[in-house]
Amino acid sequence: VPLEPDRAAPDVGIQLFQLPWTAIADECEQTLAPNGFAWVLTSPPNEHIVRDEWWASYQPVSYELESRLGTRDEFADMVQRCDDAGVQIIADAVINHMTGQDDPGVGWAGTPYEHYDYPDLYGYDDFHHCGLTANDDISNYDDRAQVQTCELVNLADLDTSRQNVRDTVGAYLDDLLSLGVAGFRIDAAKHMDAADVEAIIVALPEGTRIMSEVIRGGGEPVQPEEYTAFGEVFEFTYARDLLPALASGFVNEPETEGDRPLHVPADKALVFIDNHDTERGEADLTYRDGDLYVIANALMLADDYGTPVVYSGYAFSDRDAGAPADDAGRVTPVSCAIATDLPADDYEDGARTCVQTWPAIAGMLEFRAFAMDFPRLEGVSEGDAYGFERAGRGVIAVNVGDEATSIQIPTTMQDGKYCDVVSGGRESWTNDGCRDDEFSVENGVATFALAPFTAAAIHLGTAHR
Ligand code: ARE
Ligand code: CA
Repeated sequence: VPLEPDRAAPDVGIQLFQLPWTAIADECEQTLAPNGFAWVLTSPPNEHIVRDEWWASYQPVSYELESRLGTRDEFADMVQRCDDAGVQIIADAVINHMTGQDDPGVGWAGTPYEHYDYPDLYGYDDFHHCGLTANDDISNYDDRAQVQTCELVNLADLDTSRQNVRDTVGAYLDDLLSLGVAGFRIDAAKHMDAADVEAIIVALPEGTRIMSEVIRGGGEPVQPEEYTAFGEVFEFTYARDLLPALASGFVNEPETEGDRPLHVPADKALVFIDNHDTERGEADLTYRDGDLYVIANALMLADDYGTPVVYSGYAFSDRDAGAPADDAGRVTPVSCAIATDLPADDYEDGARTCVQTWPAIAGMLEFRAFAMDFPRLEGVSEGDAYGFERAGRGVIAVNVGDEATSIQIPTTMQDGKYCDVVSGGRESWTNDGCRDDEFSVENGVATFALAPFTAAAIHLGTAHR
């Protein structure tokens, strides 16, 4: 009888970037729930400007739930179906600003707008006009007043100190909650005074999950710690510590005693290898890096710091290119349920990366389900190989070099043979033995022989004799 994991679905989320609601509903049922994801971060659901670039989503015109990703009914249906499958929805909430278009226009759902004038929502006085820079745009992140009251790339900056603005934003979030969402990513939270965000959040029902995007900037006055009183924050330091090192052939051993420097406390941290901004910017590893990207994700999912957010988007060569869409601009729903042989060596522009179906990712979620309540022990390095144990529950090992190597990691797991969940995926054990690689623990030592650029992980649930 195989051992049961401690948690069926550990707290691991996935960002499904620019994926339509109907497709997310399918994913919840067919890939996310079966692979053990607990929640999905969606792209913004509000009415936006009409443009082909993906970032049209970040330029609100109204709070109608109509967008190139789907209708209000489709959104509601997605939340319901995902919920039924045991997967929660976190909506990306763009509440710092409205669109940055200077010219009047009409939004996706037909709502007319002008810069600083959005009928029935906001007028000129509801926006900051900071007067601190020549064009009112943020130019200096070392100046708190600029960061929070000037415009982020010309986006009309809401004056969130005003009660009517807070109420209007709150009504939008309440509307999404009424459809069953579990919480929100707060886009550009850094650009709102933490007290303003908190005032909006405290008016929401208790238990609403809040995930603030506050990109940690060295020496900047506005720091992520200011936003932890009312929720979690995306901790950008995590990938910054891990990825450049991996890309140049070694693994950084993190601080495991007490708090990690320049990291928010573990229970406030959302960690990720990349997101839709960093895969177009600072991330040293993305879907393009195949094996090393898998290794990075495996290390994150094996770690005991923070709540991991896996990222799944689409291939691109043009930074601005939107996801493939029909003639009317509606983004094409694509299913990852039949994807095989992933990660691929090469993706055509627009192809979904389907990271949620990669056997290594699914296998590491299973590892996490067994290991999550057990501490990470000190890492072991041997040449280009590195690994660590989650006390008594599982061991991960990686080889970030271009030659085969082997590493021995002391463990309190019982002697025996174990199947590898990185190569074998979930349920890597079958009656005939391991689906893929197998490693043994002998005399309290796990030995991993590893091909170049590979990860391997064993846990109690993959033990066999
Ligand atoms: C687009 C055009 C602009 C145009 C604007 C208005 O690119 O040229 O002026 O439209 O018409 C996304 C895209 C932007 C896009 C915007 C609106 O990335 O290109 O602008 O949507 O359509 C800062 C913020 C952080 C923000 C990043 C991008 O602090 O909050 O910039 N991230 C979120 C989202 C983005 C989104 C927005 C916010 C806007 O994740 O996808 O923008 O809603 C240092 C600082 C960081 C700073 C970073 C980059 O690291 O520490 O704080 O991040 O530099 O400047
Ligand atoms: Ca602002």
